[in-house]
Amino acid sequence: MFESNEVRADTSTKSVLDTLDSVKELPLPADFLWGAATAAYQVEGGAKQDGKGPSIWDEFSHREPSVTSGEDGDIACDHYNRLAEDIALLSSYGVDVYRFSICWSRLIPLGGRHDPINEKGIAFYNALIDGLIAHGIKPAVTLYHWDLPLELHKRYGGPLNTTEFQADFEHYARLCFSRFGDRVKQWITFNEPYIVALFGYHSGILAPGHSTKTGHDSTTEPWRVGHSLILAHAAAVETYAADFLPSQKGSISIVLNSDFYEPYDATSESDQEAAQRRLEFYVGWFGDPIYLGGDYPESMRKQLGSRLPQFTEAEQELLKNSAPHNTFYGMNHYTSQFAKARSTPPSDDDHTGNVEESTTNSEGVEIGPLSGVSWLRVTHKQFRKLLNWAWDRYKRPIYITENGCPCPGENSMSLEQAVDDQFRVRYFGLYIDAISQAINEDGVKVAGYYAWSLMDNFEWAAGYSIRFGITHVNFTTGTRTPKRSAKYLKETFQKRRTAVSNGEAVNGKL
Ligand code: PNW
Repeated sequence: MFESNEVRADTSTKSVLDTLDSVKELPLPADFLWGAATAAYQVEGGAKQDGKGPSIWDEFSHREPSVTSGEDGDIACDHYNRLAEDIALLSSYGVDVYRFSICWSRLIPLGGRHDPINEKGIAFYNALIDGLIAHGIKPAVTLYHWDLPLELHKRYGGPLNTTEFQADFEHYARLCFSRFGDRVKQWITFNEPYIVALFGYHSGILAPGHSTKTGHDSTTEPWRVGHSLILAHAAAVETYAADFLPSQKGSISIVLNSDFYEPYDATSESDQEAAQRRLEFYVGWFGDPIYLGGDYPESMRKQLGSRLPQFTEAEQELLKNSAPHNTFYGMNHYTSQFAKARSTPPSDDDHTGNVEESTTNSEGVEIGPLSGVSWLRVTHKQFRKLLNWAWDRYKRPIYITENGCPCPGENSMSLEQAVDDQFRVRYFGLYIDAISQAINEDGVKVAGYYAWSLMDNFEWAAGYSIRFGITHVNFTTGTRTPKRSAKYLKETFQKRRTAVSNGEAVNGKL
């Protein structure tokens, strides 16, 4: 994941499409929200503009020799300087919502609670928020999409120091609520704490690149980082609930990503347990303490023992008090896998629940057709199962805060071919059908869907070669060209939502 693992098209688009199911265009509730998403470091550029401080990504993407693709986000989509154009683009797509993230070190260049505030950074996000609202688009704001202020990493190791990190994040969150909360009604504290902890502090594929290879202890660091993110989240939620919710009346939560896991051998009890355990190590790690106001899953305590931090009594109180204020479940979802129970005891380095992951099952059947990146297969049926799993466990209305894919061979195509993204159209269509089924047939509450991504952008360690956009970006000229999928999303939501309000198949539980 996130490495340069592009899948090139070895067959024609038509024959690839033939391997995918067909879309039924199933109905959605009339008030279902749709939108598009981005993250600051992936689109903004303006790395040194107007007083922005460096983040760990500015440092990580510039290491010599390169530890990523050799590319960086210095300019990216130059969104920082193309604000009006990008707001107009969103408006032309007819989105209800735009999900973006705030770059912490643009607002507080050094990051800490005693450090100066950069009013120019505040002005940029004010212009974005006001521009969206002027076009009738609701802002959904992520406070942390992986770009920790570099200074906080240097000062105390960022989330490796729970007390300091929690206090600095709470201060930064308070600043955002007080400056933007009159207009922002959906807040997300952290994007994908799982990825932050494991890719930043275990495999080292993402910033700050800690792993055993770089001399760090990956048997303990991810669990400490996860612990800090949970508590920093809870502190921000408590602050919002106490000081802002009464007047601003918005909602706040976190975004958890996950694959769904099917048992490798459907008839094997140990593989069935392995699939469930894998989900607990993925989602329950954060979801249980945050939404249930409790502790980590029992399966994690059992395997990790004292390497999994304990919540003190005061911290348990904080989690319990903040749990009811986590008003929705933010889900990023792309793909699924099979889970096979390992027969040997787990290594100290294991973070899977002692599960072997696979894209084929015991009968050699693949979980789904491959997209344009090696880790992502089209698995819409498993998406429906994950929606049910999250709803059954946490009982919070779900927003799909990210979903999307690159088309096979997309980066090697001409502009004309790339914008005719029929593979992505099919993927979206099938995944939105799965949402409809979860709502109408299973009684799951799903309230919104934000496509990843508004535009092709900096795909972290994979650089610019993996394209997830519904808008094509020419990274030399900055030119944006809408893809077929942007038109499809606009039309399909118009059609599907009308279907419900006309009284056809109305069974939405929202
Ligand atoms: C997300 N997986 O990460 C990120 O939030 C985005 O910034 C990123 O560009 C996008 O996905 C596409 O990669 C992922 O488990 C997290 O398969 C997890 C997975 C995939 C992507």
